[in-house]
Amino acid sequence: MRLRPPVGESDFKAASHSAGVTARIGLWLGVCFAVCFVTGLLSHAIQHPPSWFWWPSRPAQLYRVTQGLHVVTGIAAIPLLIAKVWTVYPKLFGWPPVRSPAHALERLSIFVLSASAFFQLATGLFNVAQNYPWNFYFPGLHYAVAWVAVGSIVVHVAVKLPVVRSALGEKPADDGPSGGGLSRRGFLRATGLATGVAVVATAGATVPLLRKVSALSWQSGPAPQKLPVNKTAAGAGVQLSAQDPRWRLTVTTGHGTRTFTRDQLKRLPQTDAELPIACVEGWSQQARWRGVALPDLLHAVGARPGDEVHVQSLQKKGAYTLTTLPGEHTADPSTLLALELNGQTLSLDHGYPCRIIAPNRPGVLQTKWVDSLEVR
Ligand SMILES: Nc1nc2c(c(=O)[nH]1)N[C@H]1C(S)=C(S)[C@@H](COP(=O)(O)O)O[C@H]1N2
Ligand SMILES: [Mo]
Repeated sequence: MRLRPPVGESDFKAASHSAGVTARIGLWLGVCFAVCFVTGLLSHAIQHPPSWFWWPSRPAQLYRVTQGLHVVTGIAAIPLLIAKVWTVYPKLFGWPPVRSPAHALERLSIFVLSASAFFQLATGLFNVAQNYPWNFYFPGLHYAVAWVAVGSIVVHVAVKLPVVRSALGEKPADDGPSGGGLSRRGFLRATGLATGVAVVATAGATVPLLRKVSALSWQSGPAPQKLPVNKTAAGAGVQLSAQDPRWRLTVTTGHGTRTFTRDQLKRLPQTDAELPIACVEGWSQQARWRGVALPDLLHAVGARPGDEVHVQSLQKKGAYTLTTLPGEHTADPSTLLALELNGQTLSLDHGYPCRIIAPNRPGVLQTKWVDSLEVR
């Protein structure tokens, strides 16, 4: 006698479970994951550059676009992944659960795929919504699991290619198998609509045209000087040191150390630049900055534009207190040690007494409350 479960795969007759629907949603999901993966790798490489990596300082808005795509495709993937799981969950009731070693492997790879994909989307979403609840391990883990997710997607697509081919060949006719509910086309439309709503509701954080319609365009709270703040002076523990009248900028080069008061920095040639803060969390916003261009500052201390510069913040603890400005950026006249923002003295939360603002860089590298520069 053979045991059979009370519900089997063939009991799910809704059109949304057809192979054509699964394949189409899978295709959209694959495109989103591919764009999300490539833009994520890029962002990771900019923040942790391997020796072969080179990233230009122009176009100034490029990182803003690639990171915007990263977050938008990640958000679009959430409704798509839910829809994908919906279309295939009857397979969980397939009998027998394991038909062969190959089948067991396939099921295992799908489990790894689903788990890693959900993990990536969930951690990414929390990050966007809450500004680093896990400050330290998040980026490393998100990066590592991305490889697991993409690896298992590649295996999954390779295994399913014959099925996908034939399923995409048929038209999603409105007369799906009987079983009630939405037609195939209706289910695809509903999925597309949910995806569009998710994107429009959040993309305003980075797409200026959508700012007014995006209900959920998360950013880090109040916006002094018309720019959101990520990490306040109080949060960074620099309220006292940043306002200390004894503050001096220390610049170290191969042949000695120079210090500058804020007034002395103001007396150096001043440069204006329109540059965005493009946060890795996906929000971005353009602002007007004024301060000392890095090439001018380097000339003033007898160093060469194009030399690498280490930037140390007054902030003592945290992941972004020491950053490196590569030569491409120290040679770019738009890279500033900024003293003013949108026509006013830089506010304490935006990095007073001075901060780095450079073109085509992630927000995490735009170091605030600069204490010292070391020319390498
Ligand atoms: N010292 C220091 N600089 C920092 C940070 C920080 O936590 N500490 N956060 C960075 C991040 S993640 C972003 S997005 C930008 C935000 O700049 P804003 O607060 O002026 O908009 O500052 C960057 N500079
Ligand atoms: Mo950020």
